Amino acid sequence: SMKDKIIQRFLLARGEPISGQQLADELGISRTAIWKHLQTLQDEGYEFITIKKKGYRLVSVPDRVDAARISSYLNTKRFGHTIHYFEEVDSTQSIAQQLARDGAKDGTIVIAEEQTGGKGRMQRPWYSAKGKGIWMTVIIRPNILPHQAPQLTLVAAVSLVSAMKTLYKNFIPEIKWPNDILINGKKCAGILTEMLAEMDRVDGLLIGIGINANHELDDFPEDIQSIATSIAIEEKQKVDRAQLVAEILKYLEHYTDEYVANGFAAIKRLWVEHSCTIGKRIKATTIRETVEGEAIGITDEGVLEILLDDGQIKKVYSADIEI
Ligand code: BT5
Repeated sequence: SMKDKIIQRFLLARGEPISGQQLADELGISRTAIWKHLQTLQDEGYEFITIKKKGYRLVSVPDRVDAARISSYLNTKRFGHTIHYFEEVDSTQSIAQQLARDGAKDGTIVIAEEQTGGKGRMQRPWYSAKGKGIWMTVIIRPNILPHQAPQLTLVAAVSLVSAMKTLYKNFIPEIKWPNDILINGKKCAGILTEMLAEMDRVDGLLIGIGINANHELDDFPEDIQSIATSIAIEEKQKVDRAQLVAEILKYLEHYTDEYVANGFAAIKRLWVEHSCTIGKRIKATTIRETVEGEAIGITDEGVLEILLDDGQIKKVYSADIEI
């Protein structure tokens, strides 16, 4: 919309003033129309000041992860080029599922300020406090076989830690197989990969990404306060969520393309480098059983290998891990 274009223009100006006349010329509308749009934007929480002879300067933006804010940081070929933004949803996964069925393009994202029914694996809840985190689903359409889908969780995990390491310097994020990102042993992000598939063909994957960004400890429900953390808590500074979203999309596009071209082996080195699972004694609970042993590695398919006490090597495709 025109409003988005105006805000986009101000965000790209990075705090420099823009004259009303210049904006009107660039966008092909009248100065009065520009002024009216600025009024509406003020009502939405954007703040402008007028500088004599120079025009308007954007001095503060509402803390939101909408399309205008994300796009102002975006540097990708496909991912994030279509953004569906919501104030509140049940779960971004269900909206993405419908969009994927209706033919949404590779790299389309669904993102919300708040989820009232955010979900983890196996119907567990995912707490998604309003305005505090990144609650997003990326629809991807890679040319892969259904049995490869879980590997995309590992590709997403590598993308998340790479983005965090680029932007933040006060902590080191680690991957706990298969879908957790931990900081100092506490969970700061989770990934949920769901698949739309026919017998032998993947129609699309829904990469659900939940990241605790600006939470204080008491923004978490009591039952997870001892196991959860946020980037702001660990970095000791507030996070620009839109910037983090753009950074994640950059890595996710890059590593997904690399994975599709060269297989998981290409991503495995990075995964192992950031893993806190390998080399540890763990307890793995699958749907069928619980096994204990040393996590000795992952295969080129992303399957976890556990050395049991009797010397046998057990391959685990999906499980909950205790370290
Ligand atoms: C996950 O499941 O970690 C996957 C989380 C995926 C969330 C994203 S948000 C966008 C998209 N839309 C959705 O509806 N979901 C995806 P799992 O490994 O099953 O972990 C779930 C467990 O983590 C819960 O049982 C809690 O113990 C814990 N938990 C819940 N909310 C949390 C939070 N905000 N931070 C840390 N831990 C949490």
